[in-house]
Amino acid sequence: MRGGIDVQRKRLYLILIGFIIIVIGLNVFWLIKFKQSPVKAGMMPNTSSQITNNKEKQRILNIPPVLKPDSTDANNVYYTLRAQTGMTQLVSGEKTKTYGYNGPFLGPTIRVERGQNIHIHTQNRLKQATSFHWHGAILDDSSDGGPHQTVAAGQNKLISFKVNQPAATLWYHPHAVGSTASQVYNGLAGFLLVDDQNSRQLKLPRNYGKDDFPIVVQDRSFDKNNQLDYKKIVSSNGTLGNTLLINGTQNPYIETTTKYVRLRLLNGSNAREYTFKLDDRSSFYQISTDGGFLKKPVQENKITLAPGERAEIVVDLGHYSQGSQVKLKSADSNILTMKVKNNHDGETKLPRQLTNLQTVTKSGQKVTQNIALSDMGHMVSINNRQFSMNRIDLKVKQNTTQVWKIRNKNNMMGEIHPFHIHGVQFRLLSINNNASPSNMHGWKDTIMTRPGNQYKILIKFTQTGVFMYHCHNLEHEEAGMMGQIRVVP
Ligand SMILES: [Cu+2]
Repeated sequence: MRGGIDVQRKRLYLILIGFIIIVIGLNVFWLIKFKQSPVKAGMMPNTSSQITNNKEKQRILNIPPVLKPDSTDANNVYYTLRAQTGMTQLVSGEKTKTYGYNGPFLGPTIRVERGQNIHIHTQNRLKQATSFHWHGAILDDSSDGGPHQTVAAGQNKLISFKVNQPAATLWYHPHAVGSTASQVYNGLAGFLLVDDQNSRQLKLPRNYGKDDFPIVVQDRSFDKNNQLDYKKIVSSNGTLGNTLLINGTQNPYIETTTKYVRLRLLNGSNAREYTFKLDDRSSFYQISTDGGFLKKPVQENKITLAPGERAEIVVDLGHYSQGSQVKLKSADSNILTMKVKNNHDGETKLPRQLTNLQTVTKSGQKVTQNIALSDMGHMVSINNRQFSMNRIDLKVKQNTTQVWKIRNKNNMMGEIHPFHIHGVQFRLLSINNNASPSNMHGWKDTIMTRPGNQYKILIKFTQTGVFMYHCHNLEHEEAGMMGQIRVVP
């Protein structure tokens, strides 16, 4: 009996020692290859390392202006969007060299209506190539702004598309191979809001900048001269900053005058995820996912968003006293302070139904495509392959129903991979074969996959051409965690 235990114990020790050797080996390999330690950044970078803003003095929230059309005729709307460099006061002291659209940092909010034909004169005034990608927009590949549609330094390009999807909070950012992560980090990102008949008649807060706020959350690090030095801070498993910027503002506040306040949350960070909650743990209502309204408002007291994901929430300030400060937080960090000046204007009741979204069920759906996400040994891949511009990885027929099983393969020390597909909105069928929570029942274009879990999604590609699917941890994307799908008529 005793001998049996010893043998078992010996075996366990051997397995343990073997495992330790493998881990050390991989780290040494990484150190030699990239001259940086993966351990330094943390094995689970998207959740570790502290950020806090609370000691900063409160500043009024910067609200990106709504982009004015150059002209309109009939159903056509013309805009100009210029990628440029600039100087921005992001932290106290010296200004920071930044990138922006039509200004020094971030971009204006582009507000379009379903049915409109949008024409955007894009201009690249950077010293490097960029592209203009419309994240979450359903459009054909020539307008998508992916890696095949770059605009060279100093060049212009006209992008046209018809808005043909329900009201939603989408966004835009660059997508050129090798520079997506650094250009986003330097400030290239903006909101693209879609309105439709339904969103215009729903009794929801919709006065932009008054009771309806775009909120992009980003973490950045500044060097001693207040500069963003992407090359210095980049970490191959996801770049994290130690300073939080909300629409480019540190520790921001808004003054509220209505009972309900709508926050359009966008995680625009390169790699960090956030779990948003109110500091008194009160609940709020989630009304949308990435691609549009949920069927009904879902009451919850926290929401987690991975890079690329959006959610609109409505906070009921009716039960706070005037003069109180209600804080939206992520962990211990302030995201937004709502100073209640008045709380009985605006809508008095939220709609019970938001849209007539069809219910999808997990039963009877056959998997048509397996997607395996892996970061084993710091080598990120999709289905064991790394991105190549010259290779089409998948092919599907337009308008056919697809079920993808997306598996985050790594159990131990794995990372979160926000999986994003271009040119399409999909629905989540199940997580580990269980029904998904009701706040995830809406349209999605990015799904956070956690280590060891599998996600089934239902997709119908309605547009033809070559589209990207990739991890929205931008450093993973740059390291090759991306593939191409051709949709054929
Ligand atoms: Cu990833």
